[in-house]
Amino acid sequence: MQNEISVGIAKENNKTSNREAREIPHMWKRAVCTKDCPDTCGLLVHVENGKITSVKGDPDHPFTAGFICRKAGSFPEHVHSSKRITTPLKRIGPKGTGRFKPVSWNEALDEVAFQMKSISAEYGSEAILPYSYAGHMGLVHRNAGHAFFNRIGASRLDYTICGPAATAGYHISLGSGPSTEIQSAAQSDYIIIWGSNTLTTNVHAWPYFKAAQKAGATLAVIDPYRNRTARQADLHLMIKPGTDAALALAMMQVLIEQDLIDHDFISRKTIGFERLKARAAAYTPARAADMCGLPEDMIIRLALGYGRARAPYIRTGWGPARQLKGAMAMRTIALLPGLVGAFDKPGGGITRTLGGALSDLSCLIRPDLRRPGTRTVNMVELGNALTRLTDPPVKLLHVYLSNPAVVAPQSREVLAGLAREDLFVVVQEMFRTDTTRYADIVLPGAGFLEVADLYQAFGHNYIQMARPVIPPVGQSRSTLSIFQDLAARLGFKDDVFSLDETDFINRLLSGASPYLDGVDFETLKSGRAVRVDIPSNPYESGFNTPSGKVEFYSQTMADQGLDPLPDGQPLRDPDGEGKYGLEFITPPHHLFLNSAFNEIGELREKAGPAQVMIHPETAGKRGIADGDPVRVFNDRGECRFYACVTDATRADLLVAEGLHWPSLSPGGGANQLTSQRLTDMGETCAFHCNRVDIQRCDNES
Ligand SMILES: Nc1nc2c(c(=O)[nH]1)N[C@H]1C(S)=C(S)[C@@H](COP(=O)(O)OP(=O)(O)OC[C@H]3O[C@@H](n4cnc5c(=O)[nH]c(N)nc54)[C@H](O)[C@@H]3O)O[C@H]1N2
Ligand SMILES: Nc1nc2c(c(=O)[nH]1)N[C@H]1C(S)=C(S)[C@@H](COP(=O)(O)OP(=O)(O)OC[C@H]3O[C@@H](n4cnc5c(=O)[nH]c(N)nc54)[C@H](O)[C@@H]3O)O[C@H]1N2
Ligand SMILES: [Mo]
Repeated sequence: MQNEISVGIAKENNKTSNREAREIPHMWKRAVCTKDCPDTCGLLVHVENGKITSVKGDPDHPFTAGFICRKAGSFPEHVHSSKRITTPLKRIGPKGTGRFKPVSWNEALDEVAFQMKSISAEYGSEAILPYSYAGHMGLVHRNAGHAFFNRIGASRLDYTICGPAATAGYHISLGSGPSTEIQSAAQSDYIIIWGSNTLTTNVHAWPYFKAAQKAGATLAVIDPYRNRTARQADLHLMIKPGTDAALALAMMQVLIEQDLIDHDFISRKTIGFERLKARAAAYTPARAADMCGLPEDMIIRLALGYGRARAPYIRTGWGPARQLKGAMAMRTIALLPGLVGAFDKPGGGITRTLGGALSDLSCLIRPDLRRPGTRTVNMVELGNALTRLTDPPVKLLHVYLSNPAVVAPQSREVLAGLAREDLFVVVQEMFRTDTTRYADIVLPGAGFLEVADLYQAFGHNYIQMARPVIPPVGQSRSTLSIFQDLAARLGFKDDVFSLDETDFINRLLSGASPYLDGVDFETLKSGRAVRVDIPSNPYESGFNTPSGKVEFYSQTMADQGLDPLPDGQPLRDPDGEGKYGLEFITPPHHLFLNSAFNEIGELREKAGPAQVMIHPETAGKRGIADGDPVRVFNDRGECRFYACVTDATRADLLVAEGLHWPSLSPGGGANQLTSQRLTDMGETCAFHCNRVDIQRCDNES
């Protein structure tokens, strides 16, 4: 496969022939950013003497168009960092202290295989729990462990840490499948960015929104704090977290009362309008103003602007769904375009996720290898699983492509679980993270620029294939090869355990999908981005709901005993209600990607120590000044920050951007304060639903 894909690369190479004349092995290679971000950028990577020296955006990528974020600019350091783990490691000190000795691959894998066999024999194979997420977004390597853990009969992991609540809510209202392509928003005259910090988390969408704004469109942002994106808005609604459904219902009330709705669209393509109208009537702007902590006139202005627009468009992030009633929030927001007929207006619509053409992953996951009745563990509840689960207890945790000591909620439970002396912990990682500290065996993982893979994005409709830019650093190995070596040690003979990346890529491309016409290995081998056959406005052909229409009323929800109509009543953190007076959210940091990039010295330095934003009024009442060390606490734990006193947040809200590693940012990570409670649908983490309080504290104490 490598030679085939390198055709495009050889051309790039020719361009640099003046350097080659000096006999320095030197070239630009095409690659794909694999980080868990909607943009999945096309990259050009400069390699000199086998080392990556620079990374820039690929100008030929139709969506990411040649620019990259600060994080991607640090990839040379990321790959060649002195903090890279280059050999397998075995624990020599007490758990949690991170003391290891290097061992050979054979010794490390033999030990893991031995533990898997003996734990299965003694406790049953469900005592093994895999824990992985999105460190590497390539389809092959991200999914390379599933067949192995299915075959061994391990407990199954429910992948709920991020999107399922948002997805579930949308599906009820609009059905499954892709949403409005972001590029079309450049034609919109009214854009609502609803709970997405686009300039930080989806920056390649920004040029389209900005183009619309320059052409006269209004840009409204609905977000509890003035993030980078809100600073660019014409209208910013600093909504109280968890109250989005109430705001959307109030907008509906105004739209209906002012007759700004599309009667024709409603009669042809929606169901349940009369019942929705009755429900929305209760949400007057005055009532919503009170519930959402917003000025009434702002709610009316938003509704009128949206209702009168030629092409109303909404970009939702995941923020509103990281609430106990997050799915309901998303369901309700997703109904607005149906009311104004936005789906039939060029430039209008709503964007959730895109891509997804490669949806049949069965060749990798091999669901047929699962043992019927195997238990499932929700990844949000890792803390509970490690400390409370019995019959059997978890005795072996195998972590890959994730950093649960930092990213999973309710860290106190997670860390207590990881620290159990009777838990065998395997971690596949590139760096010494807060999770590897608890490992019995660390297996060095090759990074994305060191392996071949197939990539689809969740922020655009292009796919790309990439080959290794350099060989794996040190002794590191790809996720696929590690699981294949383990499978061999356990005596698994199924063909899935001997296929290579090319085999899997070919199988994925020939999987069932309505969107892959004309896309095959040949078209992808130059490494360039290829558009899949997803329509720019997929709603033109209808909605993938049971009725085929926008469902203001959902029989599916009624059948499950749930409220079939949108409901604006928020659900607050029940552990803190009446006890702790402030809300606390932990949205993404501009310079980190979840917990990744903490290892890059330059980015860490620029990010500075962990900060919490506090409103001047709230700070004043507690005697907190800008820059003061503070402790934020609730029943679940406590966490140290430096106060950033600013009116960019609400008086009832503290905001801590990003996931700092507690080991590098003393005081504990933000997930000390979050909860393992699950959302209303989708069983996702309500990361942004926390009650806390804050005190000034001594730096030392
Ligand atoms: N730089 C950077 N980029 C990233 C990431 C990162 O960590 N750093 N993470 C990546 C990942 S994994 C994902 S899933 C995406 C997430 O991308 P986003 O959807 O942008 O991130 P969220 O954490 O969901 O938060 C989005 C916004 O929702 C706001 N918010 C919180 N609660 C509420 C609420 O109740 N209502 C409303 N209206 N807004 C609310 C937050 O303040 C935040 O500004 O970004 C990806 N891109
Ligand atoms: N409080 C709070 N917590 C959150 C969130 C929040 O908004 N607030 N966001 C949540 C969200 S949206 C998500 S998606 C999750 C993300 O959770 P994770 O997917 O666990 O996020 P990362 O921090 O990116 O951790 C990925 C790890 O994989 C490693 N890695 C990357 N590439 C490779 C590779 O090729 N090989 C190997 N072996 N390892 C690799 C990285 O070094 C990194 O340590 O976090 C969630 N946690
Ligand atoms: Mo995520």
